Amino acid sequence: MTAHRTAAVAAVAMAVTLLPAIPALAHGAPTDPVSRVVACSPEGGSHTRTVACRAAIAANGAPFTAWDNLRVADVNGRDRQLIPDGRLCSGGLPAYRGLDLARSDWPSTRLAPGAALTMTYGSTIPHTGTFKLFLTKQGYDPTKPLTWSDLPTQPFAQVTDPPLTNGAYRIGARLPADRSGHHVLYTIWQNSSTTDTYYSCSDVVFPASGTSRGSGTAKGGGASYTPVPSPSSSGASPSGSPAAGDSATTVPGTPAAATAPRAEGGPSVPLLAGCAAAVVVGAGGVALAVRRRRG
Ligand SMILES: [Cu+2]
Repeated sequence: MTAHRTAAVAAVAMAVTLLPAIPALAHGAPTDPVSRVVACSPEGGSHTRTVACRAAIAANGAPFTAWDNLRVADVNGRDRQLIPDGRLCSGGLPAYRGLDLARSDWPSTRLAPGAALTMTYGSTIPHTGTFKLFLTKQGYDPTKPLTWSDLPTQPFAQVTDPPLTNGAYRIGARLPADRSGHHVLYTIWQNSSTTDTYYSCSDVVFPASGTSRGSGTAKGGGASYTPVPSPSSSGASPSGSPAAGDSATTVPGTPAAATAPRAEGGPSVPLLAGCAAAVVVGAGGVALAVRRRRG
């Protein structure tokens, strides 16, 4: 017991020492075509103030600060068994439930059917793994909850271990030629260097006649921005918003972050540990972290 306490105190002391050097615990999400979580995060620029994003944040009860942390452990390819219909965009995670709103005005990217696509998947901690890109079937209705049956069984692109350059993976693909209108580009990134699988929804629009491709906001407006009262639960949410786990600087007095640098920097502990530590921090702080360390 005393040994445990001593170890814990030492860990806390180390955390305080290392805090300024801790990078945000970050993993990834598509930035182009922009994913819902990125668009509606504090990094989302003008997207964040769109009607859709304001509704998503309100429904979520917390901002999407941890845009790169939408991941589920131990799925091992059983996406369709473990991620419930209607909750694909949140990965079934309550902390991201606002992303599951069924609406047609999410910030979206215009794409051309049959065109070459290079997805930019922002990431600051590299992981190995396989990206699978799915596009909703023709006939998808964005005003209905996204279900697995909206997606083809097979991805239209699958890339393993693409290089990480300038903070992003770049995933080359050829878009299906037979889509028009609103669709969801659903990206699954199953890590091989960790047990995590990441899920993302990027809203895309195929113009009926157009061939141009831009990355701006095709829908959603945002011209009439009305400030929304802050949910005020960021970082201090008792339900363990993952926002708390993303960045040490956003976590008020959280010695649990000690597990992060230790794991990341450990000689024989791979990145898996870094992500596991982030989960612990996000799930509620010190007590849980200490408990986890014992087990
Ligand atoms: Cu990660």
